[in-house]
Amino acid sequence: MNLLKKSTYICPFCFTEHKLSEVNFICKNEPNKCENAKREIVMVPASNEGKNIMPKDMFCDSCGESTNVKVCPTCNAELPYTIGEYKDLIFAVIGAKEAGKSHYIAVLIDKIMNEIGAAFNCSLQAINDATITRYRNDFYYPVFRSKEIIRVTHSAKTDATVSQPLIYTLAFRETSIFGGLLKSKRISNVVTIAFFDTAGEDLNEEDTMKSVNKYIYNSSGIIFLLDPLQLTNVRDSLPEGTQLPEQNTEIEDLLSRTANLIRRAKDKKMTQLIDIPVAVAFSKMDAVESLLDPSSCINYPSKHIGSGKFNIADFEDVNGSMESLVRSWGGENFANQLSSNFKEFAYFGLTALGCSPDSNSIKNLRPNRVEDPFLWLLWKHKLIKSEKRK
Ligand SMILES: Nc1nc2c(ncn2[C@@H]2O[C@H](COP(=O)(O)OP(=O)(O)OP(=O)(O)O)[C@@H](O)[C@H]2O)c(=O)[nH]1
Ligand SMILES: [Mg+2]
Ligand SMILES: [Zn+2]
Ligand SMILES: [Zn+2]
Repeated sequence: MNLLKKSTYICPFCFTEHKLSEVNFICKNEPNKCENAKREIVMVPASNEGKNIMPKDMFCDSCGESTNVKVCPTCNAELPYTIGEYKDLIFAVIGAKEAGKSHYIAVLIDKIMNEIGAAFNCSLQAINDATITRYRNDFYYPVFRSKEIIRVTHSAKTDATVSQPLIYTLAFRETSIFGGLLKSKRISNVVTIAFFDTAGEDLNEEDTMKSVNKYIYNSSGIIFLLDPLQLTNVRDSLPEGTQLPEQNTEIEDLLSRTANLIRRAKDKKMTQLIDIPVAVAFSKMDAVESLLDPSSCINYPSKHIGSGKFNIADFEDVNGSMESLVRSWGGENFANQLSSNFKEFAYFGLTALGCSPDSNSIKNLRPNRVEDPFLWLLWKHKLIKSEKRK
């Protein structure tokens, strides 16, 4: 039994929410054997008398063969074969230009596949070939194989592959009551997770945000990446000669545009808080190490993976330390805007690379705490358990 069963699904390509019964089909016959297959004609299945059930298949109205290839009625993209069966979670990774989104996604997905999976008894599986190829070519190979930085992400308006999210299913296996000694093979929960790597430039105006980034307001969690090197106070306190990126968007502008976009789309008043959890994560913490107390928890690996539980003490330590850092770094206004717009939020500090790339090459890949915001979102959605406080 799936406790998370829903009456709607969200298309992971255009992020439109549909009733389960609202699904179309395309013929899967050879194009030379069927007119519909040849012209990629979309077929609407017969109505199921007002019942909100997803049809499994239909007969092609040209060749008569049965097809189970479902497509979205809004954008016609081929839907994952598991669509409608599980809860859809869309995690939106947003941040200004050069905030570190692409490198973060590259390292996070690898971390989920290799360490989070084993620790939390779950497995991440790409839902289609497009996801496998795109993750491998655009994310994994540059960072882990050739050790080179990932190129700037192009705008979704000019490069259609950007608007294709990386889609995975995350399946949790039951843990036995005897503390996991007898690892059960039964699946207890499955979620569909879409990661969306936006181009920072698409987040510069509210209008583009509205058209290209529908996924933000239909998301189940937002990872808001911030580059600490964009904060004036941080730039001024770093040792002279430190290489700094160009200063671009003010961090609170992006936050307020995101909040406005969600409010408008969900018809929420200014007085109502938005209920999408927001993980505010400072990227590139390696670059500001000289500004941290050497004993700060941010310098240490997190404790979640070791115990296979979400460690609340560790989480609160980081959340508290990061919030006071943000305020002392001149982010007072940002912190206030965050709490006056969002119901649930927390601060994180991480590094995807663990080093500053030296003329495009990644010399010493040492990620730290990349899993924290993701695990916090899974915990918020009750997909993983927490460690009891001692
Ligand atoms: N020191 C340090 N630098 C990083 C880290 N991650 C990314 N960078 C640097 O920041 C630059 C931008 O990172 P990206 O991941 O491409 O940023 P983005 O948010 O995807 O940028 P757009 O695609 O332009 O929106 C990289 O080219 C690196 O030079 C990190 O963990 N540590
Ligand atoms: Mg990018
Ligand atoms: Zn769609
Ligand atoms: Zn056909």
